[in-house]
Amino acid sequence: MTAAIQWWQKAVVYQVYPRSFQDTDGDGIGDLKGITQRLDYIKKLGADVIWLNPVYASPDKDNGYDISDYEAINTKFGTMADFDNLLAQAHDKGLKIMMDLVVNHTSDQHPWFIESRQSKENDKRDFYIWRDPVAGHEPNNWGSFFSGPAWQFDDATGQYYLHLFVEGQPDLNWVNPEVRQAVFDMMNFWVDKGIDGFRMDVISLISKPDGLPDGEVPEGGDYGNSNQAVANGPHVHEYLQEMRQKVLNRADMMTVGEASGVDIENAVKYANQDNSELNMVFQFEHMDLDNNPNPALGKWYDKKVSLVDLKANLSKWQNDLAGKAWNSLYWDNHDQPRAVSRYGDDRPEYRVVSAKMVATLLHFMQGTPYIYQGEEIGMTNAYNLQRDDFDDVEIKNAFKYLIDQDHLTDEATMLRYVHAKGRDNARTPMQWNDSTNAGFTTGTPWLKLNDNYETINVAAALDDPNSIFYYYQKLIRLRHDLPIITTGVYQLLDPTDEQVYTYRRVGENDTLLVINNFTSDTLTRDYQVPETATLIIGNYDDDAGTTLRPYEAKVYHLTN
Ligand code: TEU
Repeated sequence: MTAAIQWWQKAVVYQVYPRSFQDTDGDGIGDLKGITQRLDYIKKLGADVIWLNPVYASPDKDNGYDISDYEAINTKFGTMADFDNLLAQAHDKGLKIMMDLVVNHTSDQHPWFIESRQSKENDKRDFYIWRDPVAGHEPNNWGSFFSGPAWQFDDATGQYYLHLFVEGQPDLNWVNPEVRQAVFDMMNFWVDKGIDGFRMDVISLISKPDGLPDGEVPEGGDYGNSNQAVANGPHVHEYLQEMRQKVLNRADMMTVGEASGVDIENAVKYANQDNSELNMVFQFEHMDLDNNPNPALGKWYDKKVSLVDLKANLSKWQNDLAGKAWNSLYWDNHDQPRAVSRYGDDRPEYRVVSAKMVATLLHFMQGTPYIYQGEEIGMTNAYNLQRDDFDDVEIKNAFKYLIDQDHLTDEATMLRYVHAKGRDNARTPMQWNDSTNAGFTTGTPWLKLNDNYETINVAAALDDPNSIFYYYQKLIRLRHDLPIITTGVYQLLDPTDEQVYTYRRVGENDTLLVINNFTSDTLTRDYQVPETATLIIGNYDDDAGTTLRPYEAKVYHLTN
């Protein structure tokens, strides 16, 4: 890599889902004061940046991703004074705050949309995407990400509006320069407050293709694939360059674009090291490798990813962005199941060791790692939640669409898929201790807790020197201390090995060798580790040489 190293290239991000982190007022919903109270915990872990999921005023049709006022705090979470206090205290402790920016769509309760839907002549009409019916139907075949059509008919004016997500999330019309200016002004409000970055929600979808052509209908599906049709649209790079100039260049910001449907070619533009657009993107390809083979069922499935496929994909991103653009590294977030359940093994005898292995695999790659709250204590999927317990609109719609409309007749199978992939697996309250409601709230939690909180919780992790928490702490410390983790050249060693994932990071003077047994079997592999190599981290107490124990992970540091 030739460009000078930027602070965000060495940083580790901790993602906080405010609704589920820490409640302080007993309403069962996490709040900003709760996050402020827990800053020392995040500091102890060693993370540099906190990404906050949306905390803005919202009717919560999609848990805050439907914003009705970008410059106000959701009263469930507190006040603007609470926010200012959180930001100040975080800065005092040397922590940075990255805000979620949701500008592909607003809430249907945003004043812009309330006006827009009033009449075709309204000043704000063109802030959204309105179209006449075509032969009495939707203007095109696009499906919503959350089931059903992406168009909603509005009686008042006899037109449809576009919503790639739920009806309460109308898409903004980025072609309109007034929309762009209004978004940039709002962003500057937050930049002026001193925030340190933006995580940009589905930013790859803001530029719709000219003429809004139909999407390809997956076999057995009812709607066209709007993600494919819309992602990386004709003007997206232009809009982001404009944003960079009018907003992002005003401060030393960290930016990550959530880029559904992004490929390497576009990622190199979004996250180019020439600083023209964003710092990095969240790509989704590795999240889709364990999708259902029946495309009509999309992500709903419960089979584990093949290690060979996973290696091929992660290695492609490591190799193809190297020296050109910057990777983000993540296994999970508020939209994905728990990392240890999906990639490791959450059975009691393997949970700790496999969570550490999964972490090792990711944290020695090139890019900026993201840790989702609870990942650092090995929180698992929430198998105790039943159909009536779910809150997530994606899960609820999927049940309705797939079961009630007979695309999948067996409810037990769907429940299994939700237990493997549903978003609520990640959204159950943070498990702080073994007391009532895991110390999350004194009230009734907005979403049922995972019933394993009496054994899996922060207090227990902090008491145990061998805990997953301290392992993550060490991973973060190593990244801060060893430049090769940031700069080394990635080399995959074993593309066809179905059980072990081994790679090197090669620098001018030193090399890292990262070995991960992805199975519960004891295996033998000889990577010809020289005697001079130092074992810098591992998830067993000792080194068994060429024997790899269940889910063993170990990393050697060698001088060249
Ligand atoms: O997610 C965008 C996105 O691509 C999701 O639809 C994702 O594919 C899905 O959640 C996986 O199950 C972002 C936010 O992260 C998500 O929470 C929001 O619901 C969505 O945008 C709409 O704003």
